[in-house]
This record gives sequence, structure tokens and C-alpha cells, in this order.
Amino acid sequence: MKYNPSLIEKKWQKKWLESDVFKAKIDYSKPKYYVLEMFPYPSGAIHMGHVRNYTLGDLVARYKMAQGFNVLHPMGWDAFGLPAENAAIANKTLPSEWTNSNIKSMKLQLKQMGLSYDWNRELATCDPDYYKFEQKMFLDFYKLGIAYKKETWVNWDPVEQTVLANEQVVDGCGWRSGAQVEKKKMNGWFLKISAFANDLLNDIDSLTSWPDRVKTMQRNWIGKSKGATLRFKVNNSDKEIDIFTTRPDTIFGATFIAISPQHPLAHEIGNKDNDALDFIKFCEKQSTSEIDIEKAEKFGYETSLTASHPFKTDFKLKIFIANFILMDYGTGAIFGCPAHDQRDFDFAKKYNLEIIEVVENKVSEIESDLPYIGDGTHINSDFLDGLNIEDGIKLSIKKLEKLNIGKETTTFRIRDWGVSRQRYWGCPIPIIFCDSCGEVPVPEESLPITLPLDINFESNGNPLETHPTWKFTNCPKCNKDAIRETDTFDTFFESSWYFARFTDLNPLKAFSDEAIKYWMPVDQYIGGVEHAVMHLLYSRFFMRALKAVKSIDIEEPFKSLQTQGMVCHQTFITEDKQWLFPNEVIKENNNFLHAETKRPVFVGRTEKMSKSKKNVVDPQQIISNFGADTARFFMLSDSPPDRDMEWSDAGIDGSWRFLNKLWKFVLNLKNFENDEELLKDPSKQNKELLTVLNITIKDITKNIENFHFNNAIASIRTLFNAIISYKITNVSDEAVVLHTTKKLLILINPMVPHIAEELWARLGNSKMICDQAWPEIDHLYLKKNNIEIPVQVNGKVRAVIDVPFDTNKLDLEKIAMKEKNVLKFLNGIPKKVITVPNRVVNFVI
Ligand code: ANZ
Ligand code: ZN
Repeated sequence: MKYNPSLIEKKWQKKWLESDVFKAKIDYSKPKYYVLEMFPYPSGAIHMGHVRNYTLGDLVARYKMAQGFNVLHPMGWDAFGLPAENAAIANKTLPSEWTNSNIKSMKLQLKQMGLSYDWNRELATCDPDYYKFEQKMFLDFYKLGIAYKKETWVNWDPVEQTVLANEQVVDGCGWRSGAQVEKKKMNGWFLKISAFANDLLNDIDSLTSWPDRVKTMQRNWIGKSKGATLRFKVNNSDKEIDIFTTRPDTIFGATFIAISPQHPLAHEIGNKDNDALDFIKFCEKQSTSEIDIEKAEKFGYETSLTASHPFKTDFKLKIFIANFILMDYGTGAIFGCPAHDQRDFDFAKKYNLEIIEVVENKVSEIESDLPYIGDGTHINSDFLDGLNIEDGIKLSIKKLEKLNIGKETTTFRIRDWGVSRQRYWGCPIPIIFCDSCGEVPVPEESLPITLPLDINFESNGNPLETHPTWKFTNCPKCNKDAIRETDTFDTFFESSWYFARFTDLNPLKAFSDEAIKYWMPVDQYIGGVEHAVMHLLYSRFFMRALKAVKSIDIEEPFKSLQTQGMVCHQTFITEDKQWLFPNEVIKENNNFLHAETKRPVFVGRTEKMSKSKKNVVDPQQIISNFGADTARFFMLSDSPPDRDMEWSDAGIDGSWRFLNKLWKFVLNLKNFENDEELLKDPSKQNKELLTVLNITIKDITKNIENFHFNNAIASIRTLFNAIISYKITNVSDEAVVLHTTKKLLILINPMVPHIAEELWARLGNSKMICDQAWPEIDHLYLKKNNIEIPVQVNGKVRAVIDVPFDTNKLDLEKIAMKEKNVLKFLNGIPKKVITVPNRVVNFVI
């Protein structure tokens, strides 16, 4: 009779699996709903972040199922990536073995959470049956020029020994290793995301169910800038420098030119000038991150060259090589206008350059300091004098275009996506290099190019490079000896299309048209906000690129997006400043002690759970001690999904106690078959509980739709309290309690499905609760919760009052008498009052 989650949870997990209730298939008779949580990297064990993510998704999936949707809710493994290689080196296993055994153990853990996945659709990205399609996609992209190879300056992670995409450099450091990223010139494969920049930007507007924060991050990342390019002539030479500016109107304030250390002209200069070369080398050691460059001290090297001003023939602009000019933005060169740009101003001050004011602050009365960046009127600017900035920009562009030395230009901040990684555990790039034919795509019939499994991690660098045979092959064109590409794809390649693959695991093609048409887009995607400009942008790009190669016909993969907050926990520190795991700490008389030494422990800040601070709680532990339902219930009840939440023992206890109470209550409930029959004619007392029930159904439904799951749980508690405190005086009261409890079980099922199933079955139901329809609102009760009643004076309606259902005569009359308009027409005491509760109040004068 005691609530024993370990028994009932296993039992129901087995039943769900055996009955295939969560198996999805195309069913045109029902509306579809595709709910997806970001798939995990198979690290070996789930953490609380996973628990939160998957609990949220499971609630949505089960709720939509009850609502009558045909639900697709799949799960898979983002299985390529560096940790497998590191583990292989450390444990002398193979990345494939390590990954597969992790998948096994994590799958078991996920199953213990009771998630409603359709496991028939499970996929792992390291499976050749998955990545073979990726190689085909790459070849399609290659044919269309969406994939191309180039030599560029790349972000080199010295710890991971591989290239990183710009999106993976966070504050100048590798997003995973945390190591300072270096610049390196290398050959690599790129995907032309820049060609889709405009669409990716404009279509953000259509994502009405995405968090604004993510949309803003994507807009900024794409970074559209309108302006002009213009050409400067280098004096005493036939060279020219193209610059990009958003402020062509400030051209008369231009006093110098600065080029990037990686600019071709800088190289030419460096070839002849050793000091310049030293400066360039010095700059190469700097971080590549834009933020770092922005923050770093500005340095310049004054070359011996000057350029002539396009409109002031005698004016010479010194040409600098400067560390703050990025080669891959605009044209890698600028004109400096110190009077109206902070950076240029600082630079001019440092190197003693002329400052010419060209925009006068006529907007405000206050005399502003230089640099002045606001709007104003142009001065010292010849044909631009008197114009404001907007008009100045327009006219300057017109003039530049007329003189054929410049044109209107739009630039994007977003760079093409570098997908080459010098790693083993990734999808091989299907290209062969031949001395005679150059780069040759692997013919489709030779796909997949699979990874060799006999791998040696003893030597440094990429094991594909050092493998004795793997890279040696023959040219598909001329059959001469040739060499395979040994780079593999960035693992974000795999996660850019897995959600579409889930719609049908067709062995012959990546996507089957019918399944894509029916299931896509994902109706609800749930995951961490850290993917805002990586995974979520790559996926949007990928759909467009795949559309361009006619492989799929969608653009936006995720209709609605929810980004969940972090799971946080207190931190514990010993006297000698060592972090402690929460389970190493005990509480005695409100003091925290180290369980082992009994010495005092200091409680640090509550922070995002992280291994480094040991403030982690193992979900496995919680599930073994309390069951998955308690963990799920607490996860959902604490805070709204998009906010950080604090994991606490008290929270878990609270959830545990609630479920125990529910368990006991339902098992002690008097059960009878004709409860619905008895409810046909509810008494007044019955109505009260039914009203609470209907209000709860309405609230929970609304709160689930709005992702306010914590409020939904609060309503459940209210309903349960109402049920327990309901006074049972006769059989019909018992019937209404039973009826209301059954509805409560259906309402709580998406949150705590095991206990809901078990109690539902114990109430004598033969069908599973996961197949039950969501309770319908009986509007009769809702409307009558508060009711509008007309107030008449001599039969004419003079006011309408909003009162609780069943308000008695006397109260109704009192309320009606307070209405201004009624008082006006009454003008004294009425002769008679005719009141019908819930219907009308009529004063006769
Ligand atoms: C002259 C000028 C005058 C500028 C002025 C600004 C203010 P956004 O808005 O981010 O697109 N710039 C152009 N290319 C650059 C590069 N490769 N590295 C560093 N800076 C670069 O910024 C565009 C402005 O950033 C451009 O407009 C240019 O400076 C600078 F009163 O040109 B401006
Ligand atoms: Zn060849």
C-alpha cells in the first residue's frame, strides 16, 4: 500500500514500451504535433540540465497527446565529438566503443525518467547510416558552390588541436577548452552561410514564437550594415585601397587610412619593411575575437605610404597598419574620421593625427565633446555642407557612384561557416586530392566514406592523417594515386538536420517528402540558450541550403522555441577552501558540516550546477531515492522553464510529500462504477467542487500552453486541497470526489506519468491514462463562477452587476443598490424589489 516508485515506475515504463503507445506514424485524420528536445551528447550520464530539458518536453508531448494530437517525440544522440577522443586516449578504448557504451547507459537513464519517446526513431550521428547522407549533402552543396575550400586565417584551439568556427570562439577562447584561441592560416572547408544572410535575417520576423533574446542574438550575429565602399589611390603607386564605411558622409573628416595586418597590402609592405613585418607578427599573436580586439589597446604601424583624398586633391592621408582592423569585415580597411568615431579619435590622439570636425551638433544646445557621433549638420564638407547625416550619406554615395570611385554596399558581420576539423571522431569529408586533377569529389556510389576503426592515438595530431592506409586511395577521375581529405566535419553539421531525419529513418534517402511535409516544422523545440547563434542559426541555414539543392522543401525548422534556464545549487566550501559535493555535507542544528570530518562547512553562492564547483546532484541518485516522478514534479514546480531554478533538498521533499499524499488519498477513495451517473444532477455542494475543477482545468490548460508549468502545478495543488477539504455527506458527494480526482489524475499525468497511471489503474480503469483525452471544460460551471446579472428599475435595465454564482437575494439587492445609475433612477426607496438569484434584480418605484 505504500507509495513505492521504484516498483511502479519500472512497471509502467515496460507497459508503455510493450504497447507502443508513443510510436508515431503519419495519420492524416489528426493534427500533428512535433515536440523535440535538443538531443544530448552521450557523455555517459545524464545531468540535471538534461532532466529539466526532457521533463519539459515530455510534459508538452503527453499534454498534446491528450489533446488529440498525433505526436512525434523522438530522441537520439549527438555522438561525434572530441570528448570521445580524449576518453579513448585516457582509457585506451576506441571512440566508437566509448560512445556506444555511453549511449547504452544514458538510454537506460532516460528510460528511468519515463519519457514518452518513440524509441523506434532513435538515431546516433556517428552511425554511418546517418552520416552517409551528410556526405551526400556536402557533395550537393559542393556542386552548387555552397561548400568550398579556401585558405584563411582560422581560429586555432591549441588544446583541442583543431580549428574552431567563429561561433565557437567565446571571448577569445575555445567554447569547450577555454584555451586562448590563436590565429593560423590554413586550408579548410566552408559553407556559404553568408549567401543566405539576408534571408536568415529577414525571416527572423516570422519566428513569432521564439524568445526575443534569441532573435536579437541572431540579428546581431548576422549583423547587417548599410554603407558604402570607396576606393582610395595610393600616392606614387598604381595601388588602390578599398574601404568600407557606414558613414561616407564623413569623408571630408577623413584624416588617415588603416588597413588590417592581414590585408594583402600589409603583406606587400611587410615584405620590404622589417619593422612592418614585426608589427604584423605581433598582431597575429592577438586574439581573433571581435570583442577582444575591441577591448585591446589600439596599435598602429605608420607605413611610408599615403593616399590621396577623393575630393581634396592636395590632402594626403597617412596609411597605417592597425591591430583593430579585421580582415574579414568589410574590405579589411577603413578611413579614419577622428572627430566622429571613438576608436579613430583615440587612435588620432595616440599618433598625433589631424582631427577635422565635419558634423556640427545643432541638435542639442549643449556643446558636446569630440568625438561627436550624434546627428547634426555637416560643415567643412563642400557639397555636403548643411545636410543632416541621413541626407549626407545619400548624397555622398551618389557622388561617389557618379565619380565611379565608390558604391552603396551592404555588409554582413556573419562569416562563412568553417566546417573542417582536424579530428578523427567526426564525419569524413568526401573529397580526394589528386596531383593531376586537384580536388575531386568522391563519387556518390562510393559513399559512405567510413572512419577506420583501427586507430592509434599514440601519435600527435589527427589520427586519420597518421593512419597507415586510410587516406591513400585512387583518384576517381584518373585512377592515379591520390589522398583523401583527412578533415572531418564540425559536429554542428550533424545537429543541423537531425530533427528532419527523425520524421522518417528511410534507409535510402535522408528525407522522405511525405514525412517532411507532414511532420515539419518542429512545433516545439526546447533546449539551452547557449545555442542561440550556433546550432539554432546553423539549422536555419541548413534548411535553406538543403532547399537550394532540392533535398527538402522547408525553410524554418523550429516553429516555436523555448530556452530553458539553468539548474542551480548552493555551493559548499570547507575551511581549507575545497569544494564539497552536496552529499558530502550534513545539516546539524541548522549548521552545515562536512559529513566525513564533522568540521564546519561554508555555504557559498547558489550557482549553475558545475562539476568544477561540485555543486551537482546526480539525477540517478534522486531517481533511486525518490523516483522519477518526484524529480519531475520538483523540476516543473520550482520556476518558469525559461528561468534559472534552484535545486534543493527541501524542494524534493515537498514534491515527495505531495505525491505520497496523493497516493494515500486515492487508494483510500471509495470507488464505484456509477459515479458519472450520480453526477447527472449535482447538488449545490457538489457544484462548488465541480466549479473548482473546471477553473483548474482552464488554468492548467492556459498555463501549459503558455509554458508556465510552475503555475500549472500550483493549480493542481489547489485542486487537490479543494478535494481533500471537501465535506462528504452522502453518496453523491463521494461520486463528485471520485470524478474530480480522476480528472486531477489526467491533469497531472503529463507531469508525473507513473503515479498517474498506477492510481488510474487502481481506480479500476482498464485503459492507460496516457491515452485519455484532456478534460474538457464544462463552461456551465465556469460562467457560473461569476455571473452577470441585469439590474432593472421598473423593468428597464439600468446596470449590470458581476457577482459570484448563487449570491443570495439580500446580497444581490445590496450590490445592485450601489450602482450609480440605479441610484439615479431610483431616486429614493423602492416600493418593491423582485429578485431572482442568478437571473435578475428588479426595483419597482
Ligand atoms: C568611417 C567612419 C566614420 C566610420 C565615422 C564610423 C564612424 P559597423 O556599424 O559595425 O558596420 N570598419 C569598417 N571595416 C572595418 C574593419 N574591417 N575592421 C574594423 N573596423 C571597420 O561598422 C562600420 C564602421 O566600422 C565603418 O564605418 C568603419 O568605420 C569601421 F564617423 O568608416 B567607419
Ligand atoms: Zn586524378
